[in-house]
Amino acid sequence: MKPNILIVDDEMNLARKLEMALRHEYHVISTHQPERALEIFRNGDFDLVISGIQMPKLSGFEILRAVKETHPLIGVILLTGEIPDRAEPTVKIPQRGANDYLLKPVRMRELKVAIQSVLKNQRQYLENKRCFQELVHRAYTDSLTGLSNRHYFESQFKLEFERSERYDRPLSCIILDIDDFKRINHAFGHRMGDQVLNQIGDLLLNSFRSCDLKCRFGGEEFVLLAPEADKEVVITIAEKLRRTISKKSFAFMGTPFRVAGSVGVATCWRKNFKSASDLLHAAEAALMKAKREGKNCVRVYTPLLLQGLRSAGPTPNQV
Ligand code: GH3
Ligand code: MG
Ligand code: MG
Repeated sequence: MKPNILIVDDEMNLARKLEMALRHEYHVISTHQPERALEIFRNGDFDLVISGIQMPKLSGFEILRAVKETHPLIGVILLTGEIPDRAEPTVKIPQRGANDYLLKPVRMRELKVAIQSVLKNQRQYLENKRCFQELVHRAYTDSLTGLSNRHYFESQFKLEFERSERYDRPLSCIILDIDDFKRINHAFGHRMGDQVLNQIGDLLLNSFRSCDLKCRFGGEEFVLLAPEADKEVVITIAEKLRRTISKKSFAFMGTPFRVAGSVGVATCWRKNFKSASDLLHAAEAALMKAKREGKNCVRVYTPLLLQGLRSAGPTPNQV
């Protein structure tokens, strides 16, 4: 696709001449009425603006500022006729944010080189930005399920915990562990096991509030963080999660099967936990209780539960 260029110069002949010279390679719109330039710019989808500087009604610097204010990535090349002070163009024009400038009379070869270079830098910048965003996304995402990974979860968990303490708002943590997942791998193979995890990831992504943080914590274990959810609300969420999983139908080569999950929940409220990891530890303790009490059920943390676990032996966090 040809890039779009807007040319602004009050010298009608120059504006027209540049348009004619560039129109084979670019989509070009030119105007010799600087006061109309910004309106044309706003109504178009330009990649580059080429503008004179000293113009009546609106100067090139004003056009430059207006363009960069709203579209900092769009390149602007200024054309200047006079050099009042010889140091001016080299110092002031780049300082004001122009991507390049040329002296009049404009040499077409120079202008074309400048345009190519500005557009190339722009493309390079956008490509780098895209790569960076992709890397950030990968660093924070579990590739099998598309949920957040543990690394991202831990960073957000701390922030949410601090927020809940600062504003004295409830924060609930839900841990889901798929029951007897080894047996699913064993019966249907590891690839089918992966598909089950992937579909549970979809279920979490699609069935729960977008503000809840959903994460694959590792293996067949998932964690949800529900800001603003108190104990009653989180029990409803956890029960809905358990029920949805147990009702979901999977199939391996035409053979239908189901899976189940155990869920542990803990709610932080009125400073009942000292740290995010204490809250997570509590939800893990509740999960262990759910496993002990027959699986495919939801259990809620209570302080007594932790005491019971301490006397029963080390928790997963106390290796
Ligand atoms: P429990 O009901 O006590 O949770 O039993 P379980 O079999 O689900 O739990 P256990 O911790 O004994 O085993 C977890 C299994 O999950 C073992 C491991 O091979 C499997 N697993 C972990 N990560 C993956 C994965 O990415 N893909 C597949 N297919 N399996 C995985
Ligand atoms: Mg399991
Ligand atoms: Mg597990």
